[in-house]
Amino acid sequence: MKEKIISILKEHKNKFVSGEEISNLLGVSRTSIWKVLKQLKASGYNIESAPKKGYKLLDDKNIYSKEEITLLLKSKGSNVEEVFYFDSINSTNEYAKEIGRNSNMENVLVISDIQTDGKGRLGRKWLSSESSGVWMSLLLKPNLNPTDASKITQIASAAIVTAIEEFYNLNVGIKWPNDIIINGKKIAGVLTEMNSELGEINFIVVGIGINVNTKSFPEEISDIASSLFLESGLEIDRKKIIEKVIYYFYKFYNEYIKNKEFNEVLDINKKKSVTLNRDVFIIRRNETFEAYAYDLNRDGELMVRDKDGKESVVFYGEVSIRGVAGYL
Ligand code: BTX
Repeated sequence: MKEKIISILKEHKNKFVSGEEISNLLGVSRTSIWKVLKQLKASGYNIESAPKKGYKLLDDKNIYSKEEITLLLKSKGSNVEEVFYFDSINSTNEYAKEIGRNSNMENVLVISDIQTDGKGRLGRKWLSSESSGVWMSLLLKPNLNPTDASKITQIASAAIVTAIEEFYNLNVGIKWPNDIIINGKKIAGVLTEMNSELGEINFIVVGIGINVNTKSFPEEISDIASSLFLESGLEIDRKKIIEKVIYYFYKFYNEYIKNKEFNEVLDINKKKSVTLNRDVFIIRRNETFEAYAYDLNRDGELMVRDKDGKESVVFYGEVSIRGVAGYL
C-alpha cells in the first residue's frame, strides 16, 4: 500500500490529492491512509496536508527506500522482480544467498544502506558505511555452466563502468578481475558467488559495492580507496546509479544468456583495463610470480607471459593481482 500511495502522490506532484480520492483508488480506509502518510513524512517525504484539500507531495529527493527503488526500477522496465531493502544488514550477498537457497525466486535485488560485515574477495572486508554508497546484490539463476560464472563479474564491471561514465566526466578503469578504478584508486568492487553442482549452477549472487558519496575513508584504506564524490565533486542520488548499473547489467547479461554474445563486455573490459600491458604480480595462496599481462582471452581470463617467455592463462578465483610498481 505504501508503494501505491507514493505512486499516487508522485502522479499529483505539487498538487493536492484528497484522502477520499486516495481511499477510493486503493479501496482502503482514510485512517489507514493517514497512518501511511505519517510514516512517509517521518521517513523524509515533504508532504503538505491541508484540511479539506488533502495531501500534496513537495519533495521526495534522495529518499533511499524499498518503495523508491522499486518504483524507479519499475518505471524503467527493469528485469528486477523484487527488491529487498534494509537500513542495515551484515552483507547483502549473504542475504541474497539465503534467498537463493530457500526459494525459487530470481532476479531479486538486495540493497542495504549499511553493511556491518560487507565482504570482499578471498575473505577480505568491504567497508560499507551509512548513506554513502551503493551496496547491493543480485540473485540470478542462469542456465550456464559453472565455468562461465566468472563472466558475470565481467558483465557487472562493464555495467558499472558504463553507468558511471554516463553521470560523471571521469575516466574509469577495470583492474582485472573485479575492481573499478579512478585515478589509481578503488571506487567499486564486484564479488560474485556461486552455488553449483557438477555442470549446473543452482544460483549466482553478484554483489556490487560502489563508493558514491563517501566523503572520507579510514586511514588503513585511504591510500587505495576513493569515491565518485571525491573524484568528481558531484553528489548524486544513489538510486540513479543503481538504476543505470542494473540497466546495463541486464542489457549485457541478457545478450550473453540469450545469444551467447559476450564481445561487447569483453571489449569494454579490455579497453578499460588498467591491468593489461604491464608487469604484474600474480598472488595465488602461498606463491607469487611476476609476469607481463598482455591480453584477455575470449572468456575474459587474463593472459600473461613470464620472464622466460612462457605464456599462461590466469583464471578468476583464488588469485590477486598487484602491479609491480604498486597497487594497480
Ligand atoms: P576485494 O577483495 O577486491 O577488495 C577488498 C579490499 O578493498 C579490502 O581488503 C580493502 O583493502 C579495500 N576496501 C575495503 N572496503 C573498501 C571500500 N569501500 N572501497 C574501496 N576499497 C575498499 C571487492 O573485493 C569486492 C567488494 C564487493 C562488495 C559488495 S557490497 C554488496 C555485496 N555484499 C557484500 O558483502 N559484498 C558485496
